[in-house]
Amino acid sequence: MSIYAEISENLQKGKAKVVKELVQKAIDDGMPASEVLEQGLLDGMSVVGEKFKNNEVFVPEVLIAARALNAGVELLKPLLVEQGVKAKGKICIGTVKGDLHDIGKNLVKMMMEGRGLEVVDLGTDVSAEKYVQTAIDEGCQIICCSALLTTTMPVMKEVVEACENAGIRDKVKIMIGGAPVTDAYCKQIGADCYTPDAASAAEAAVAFCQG
Ligand code: B1M
Repeated sequence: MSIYAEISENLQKGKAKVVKELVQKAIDDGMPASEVLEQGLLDGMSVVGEKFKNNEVFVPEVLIAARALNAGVELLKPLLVEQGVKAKGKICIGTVKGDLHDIGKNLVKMMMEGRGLEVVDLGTDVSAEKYVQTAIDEGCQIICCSALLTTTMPVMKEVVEACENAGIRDKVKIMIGGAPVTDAYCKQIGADCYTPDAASAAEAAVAFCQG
């Protein structure tokens, strides 16, 4: 089995220590950092993401795999910067104002990072103004809003309006999600994209950044 396959398999099992050792071995053997990332770590994370989407693995497994991914990425980061490997795009993400649920938001963030996107995490209780200011300051192509409460969903509409008022609506895509959110709600408030789970959110974000 190739070292990339070994990294991928151990990441899927959430074995952070083994993943770290294998990534270090690959670096020491002179493997290109971008290949270790793409064919080892991201390959493993995309398998986990697909299984999560199909209800074959659940939140704890995803969190443990993500920890293994982070352990490997930490070792590769300096080399990737040296090699000039760029993230495929930059997004900001947060749970909307009044809402403290962050487990789903964190999963979306991890999946997006796993697909090579640079993610600015605004945390929870994020106002419309904060999303917009961050998108302007950080040059984000996408604003991602998560909401778990029916009472906080309207903040997503405020984000759309705040982007319009700031004159950046044609420059940023607005993605929304969270258990009570629907595609119909997305269309109703004029956001760009609703996805039901973290893996499809990452897929959609990559597509936006490439398109
Ligand atoms: Co809360 N809570 N909670 N809670 N809580 C819910 C959401 C609730 C449905 C429970 C219930 O009554 N059945 C209910 C909301 C009812 C409603 O609005 N209709 C509720 C309530 C009422 C409350 C409080 C008001 C309770 C109270 O204090 N009286 C309070 C509110 C606090 C606040 O936010 N201001 C509260 C508090 C909490 C805890 C702090 C205890 C805890 C949160 C811990 C934390 O997040 N750090 C909590 C939890 C854990 C839940 C439940 C049990 C689980 C939520 C969760 O993490 N699911 C939840 C009941 C339930 O959903 N069964 C509930 C797992 C997570 C992976 O799923 O976040 O949906 P989810 O994310 C998914 C997708 O939705 C999607 O990807 C993820 C993975 O595939 N996704 C996106 C998420 N964001 C996305 C963004 C995207 C795309 C996809 O694009 C940008």
